[in-house]
Amino acid sequence: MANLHLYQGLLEARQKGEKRLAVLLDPDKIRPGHLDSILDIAAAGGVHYFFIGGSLVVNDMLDNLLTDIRRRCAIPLVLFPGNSFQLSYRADAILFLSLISGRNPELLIGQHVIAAPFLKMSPLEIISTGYMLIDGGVMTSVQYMSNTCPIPANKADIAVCTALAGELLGLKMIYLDAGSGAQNPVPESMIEAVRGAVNVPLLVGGGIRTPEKAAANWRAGADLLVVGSAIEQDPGRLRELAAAVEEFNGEGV
Ligand code: 1GP
Repeated sequence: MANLHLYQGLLEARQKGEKRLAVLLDPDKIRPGHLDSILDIAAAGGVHYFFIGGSLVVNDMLDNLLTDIRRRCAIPLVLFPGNSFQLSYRADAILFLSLISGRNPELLIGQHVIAAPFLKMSPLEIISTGYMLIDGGVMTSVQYMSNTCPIPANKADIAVCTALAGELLGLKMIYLDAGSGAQNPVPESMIEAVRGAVNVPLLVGGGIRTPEKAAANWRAGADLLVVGSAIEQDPGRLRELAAAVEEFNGEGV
């Protein structure tokens, strides 16, 4: 039987109005000293998931990173793969991503066909996710590597229709991503519009750097925020973000 543990947990959190925080670790970029600090801070609470992945992952550190984190903490490990080579049994779950904002068939079905036999046999919880790239003001790695055009940040109507189509196709989550290191994060007006249109959990990421921005995103309707670059650059920021999610949930907003 399929393992539905993490997704079920996310649905339950959503039902209770609780928010979630994921830290994105790119095996290519994470520095060992920074990883130690991130794991220490995360152990104190407020980090619900580690997302692991990147657009390239040119080294062979994926398995090592997963093993290392698993040995040191119990926070769930979720693969956020940039391509079908970034697979590992050492994680707990995988976002099975369809790039529904784009029109590149490889990222809508091609890579999925390649990954399917591996995933069918794997113990990973597989969470099918409609991934939507939103223009964040700079050309991101995802945009370049996927050869797709992001949804313009001022076109909330396109985002809404795309998310709706994803939900109707049976995708279990929608992820609005301005891309790693985005200059402009996904606008709250777009998050609100998409939140109002779909019922599945809503993930938001790309360019989130401060607890204030995170709180604004949660308030706009995001269920789970993904933060990578800001923490990679300064692991200390995780302390503020982790405190923000706990405070937000404590207040029961
Ligand atoms: C990228 O949403 C994630 O896919 C995280 O973005 O690295 O800008 O936080 P940042």
